[in-house]
Amino acid sequence: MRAFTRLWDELMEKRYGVTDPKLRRFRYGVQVNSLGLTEAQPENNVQRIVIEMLAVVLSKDARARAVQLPAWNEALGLPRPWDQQWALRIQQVIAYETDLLEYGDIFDGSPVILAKTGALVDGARAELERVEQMGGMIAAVESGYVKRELVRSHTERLRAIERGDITIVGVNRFQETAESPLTGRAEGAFLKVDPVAERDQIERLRALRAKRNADDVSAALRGLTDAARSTENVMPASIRCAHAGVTTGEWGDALRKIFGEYRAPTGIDISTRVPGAKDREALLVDRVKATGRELGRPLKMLVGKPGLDGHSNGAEQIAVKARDAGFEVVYDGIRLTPEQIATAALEEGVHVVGLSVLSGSHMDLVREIMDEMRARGLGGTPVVLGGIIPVEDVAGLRTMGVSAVYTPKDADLNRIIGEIVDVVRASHGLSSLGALA
Ligand code: B12
Repeated sequence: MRAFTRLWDELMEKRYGVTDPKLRRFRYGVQVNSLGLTEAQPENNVQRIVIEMLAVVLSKDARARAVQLPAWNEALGLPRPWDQQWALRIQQVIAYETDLLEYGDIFDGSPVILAKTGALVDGARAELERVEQMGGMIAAVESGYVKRELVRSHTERLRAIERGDITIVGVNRFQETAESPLTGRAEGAFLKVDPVAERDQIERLRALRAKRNADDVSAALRGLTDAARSTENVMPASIRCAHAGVTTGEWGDALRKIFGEYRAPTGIDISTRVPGAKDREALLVDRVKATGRELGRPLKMLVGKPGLDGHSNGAEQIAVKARDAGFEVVYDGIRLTPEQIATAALEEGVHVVGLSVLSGSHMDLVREIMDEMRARGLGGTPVVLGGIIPVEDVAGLRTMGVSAVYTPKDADLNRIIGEIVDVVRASHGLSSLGALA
């Protein structure tokens, strides 16, 4: 954050000519890195949260205006009030039981911090230049560069964890654990969303639709469509829609009909495979190839992200790993409907469908996808699922026909892909190749 505010200050002054240093201050809040919080031994997340928070608490020059802390059970599901209270108390202990907020910047004058900050600023500057050479950020996004680099950086981190170059306590080292009193409870250690909430919302929507004036709604939607077709500002027409009781879904559909739907680059066209390397991945490549030969064509997997959640990291990492292992991979990005996924599975003739759901709506989505697949004669195509899936839902998913379920604690992607090869083999009556050494 020190590097970030330094860079911001420099850009404001040099590029935008803001001379008053006070006006160049960037005001921002910080949430610590939730991506690093683990499902395995989740109590360790508290240490991780505190350490990351200290970075901005100790560094006054970083000028964080607010900190927001996730809870110990971040990778398990939504936090309950008690979990949120614990996260809040962490801040309060730091603020009121320590004197850390009473000093200026205690990193000031440290040559180590200065060098680290300098290196980060230089790296960021080089990246900014690269983006500018591409024609700016919009061009860099549209060309797929930005997404590809995000995926690549995440892939490199996961490979380093897999190789053991990065230690994650409880995940790739020190996995042994006594039984946890926090997670051992039958009702689960996170917030369960009451299904009544969904029914209530649907009811409210029905009531709204019943009481609004249908003529006003169609006139407002026509106004929106006309504005969108012309160069007119769509805001007044949108406000008219809101007053008439047009729902966000109807509003979005109207705009989609005119502008179409943006499918962002997926960024999975990268590889970290080292040709010729004699590692576990090489073993996996052999298994994928051999199974493809036995089945008469290369193994093909559809990675599908149904529903509305935008958590794409898991799907991307599975897609990259599967491709590095020799699978042909079909992945079209986030927010597909069950129907689109089943249709793609049919058209692409895949051996297996891999779904990724982190929204909590896995039961409904899987049920719908299974129905859609059966309706297309794909009842025999195996389905595996990954994401934030509470352990108590696994049996139900198995009953629906899901062959395997993976969650964040399954950090060994080679093992996951190896098991998927076995799932494909089993669906064709071939024997298992066993655990990957
Ligand atoms: C990063 C993250 C985000 C990023 C997502 C960026 C991106 N492009 O993916 C951002 C900041 C955008 C985000 C936003 C939100 N998030 Co979020 N997010 C996370 C976080 C911290 C990590 C997820 C992740 O990327 N993990 C890394 C990948 C590699 O792991 P993974 O997906 O779990 O995949 C592994 C396995 O699950 C499995 N797997 C996954 N998919 C598949 C598919 C196949 C085929 C296979 C075989 C295996 C497999 O293999 C992987 C290997 O380990 C989690 C908490 C956590 N630590 O898990 C919350 C979390 C998922 N988010 C959550 C929420 C609530 C949200 C928001 C709704 C918050 C809000 N109120 O706005 C928004 C929703 C945004 C949206 N439009 O959908 C909740 C979901 C709760 C639930 N399901 O009940 C979580 C659990 C946090 C929490 N405890 O509240 N989030």
